[in-house]
Amino acid sequence: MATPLTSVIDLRSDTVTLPSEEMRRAMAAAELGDDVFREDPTVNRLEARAAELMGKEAALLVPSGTMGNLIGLLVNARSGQEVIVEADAHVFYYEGGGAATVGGIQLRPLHGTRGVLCPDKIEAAIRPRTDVHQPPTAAVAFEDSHNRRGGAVWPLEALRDASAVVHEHGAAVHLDGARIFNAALAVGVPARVLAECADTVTFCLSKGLGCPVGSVLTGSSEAITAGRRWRKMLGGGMRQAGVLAAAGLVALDTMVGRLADDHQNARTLAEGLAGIPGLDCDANGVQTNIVMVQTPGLAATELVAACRARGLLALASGPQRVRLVTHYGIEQTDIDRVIDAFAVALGAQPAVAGVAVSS
Ligand code: TLP
Repeated sequence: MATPLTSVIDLRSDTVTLPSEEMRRAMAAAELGDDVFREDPTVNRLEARAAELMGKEAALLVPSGTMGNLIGLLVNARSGQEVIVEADAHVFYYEGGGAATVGGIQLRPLHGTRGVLCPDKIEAAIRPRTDVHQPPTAAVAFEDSHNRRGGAVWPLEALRDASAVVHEHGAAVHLDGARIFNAALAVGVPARVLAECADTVTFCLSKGLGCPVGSVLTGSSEAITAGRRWRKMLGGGMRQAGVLAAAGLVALDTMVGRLADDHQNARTLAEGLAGIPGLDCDANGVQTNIVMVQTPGLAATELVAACRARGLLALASGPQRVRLVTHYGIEQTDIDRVIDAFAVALGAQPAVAGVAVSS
């Protein structure tokens, strides 16, 4: 039997990150109040900071990215209207059909290229407002970085052009920026430059930024006022949420810069995996902290199980596709061990000396 890794390395998601010591201290010491009455000073500070970072008038702390996106769609579209999304978008794939269930909003998927929608395609899909048969297109949602497309980012010009065409047609842009700081880093601009292409932006504190819980929706004062009502209805009014916001403030101060390490680790990981026979991994395509590995001829679930037996947790994100996400708490030395775990799982020789393998 193969020797397990000495400790578990969890690359299933950057959502598994644990709060830093500084976050825990800030959470314990946070000044609190009832946020539904808007009396939690720490939440108010976080929302002001988030709005400023995204270049928006206002912000709303929500429990999850899913709720942030749902409210983002609800404030931009109403029942009977349509929102265009990329066919592999998180909001279309993994958010439980919330827009249809809660908002009566029809989502219309369009196929993109690595998550990027081209302006012509968007323009062709926008419904003519004069045709009473067709649901009006109220908004288009973009995702940057793009989860199911392996953390791919929108080139800045593509984002600007796509956004411009949506606005020309009187529709709104919602940006699922769950990992907007990863995207901004990859493109080499501050997050607000990406955010300025959208009317509403959701970003997550609970992923690469390492917070235990929380996402933020940002937008105009009007959108956020409407969003606050939706949040209450959805059960997202969290009372003394300053304990969470305190971690968020620390994250925005201390965790954004270090995302570069995650990107570097993802690239190193992809390069290592690309060299293992039986795996297909496009290392040059890795732009942020997500690595997608194709496993031709092998069920992803089987490979994931074999890795798990060696203490490496990965996610089967398709029948023959495994997803690995680098994050806070994962070091360069872990990456070497992950590559070896894959090599051993596939019956190849480990590349790094010192990793015990037995049969
Ligand atoms: N993504 C999770 C899973 O749901 C797949 C992950 O592990 O990556 N937008 C994007 C682009 C996301 O990747 C996610 C979470 C969300 C929204 C939703 O965030 P949460 O989990 O906070 O509701």
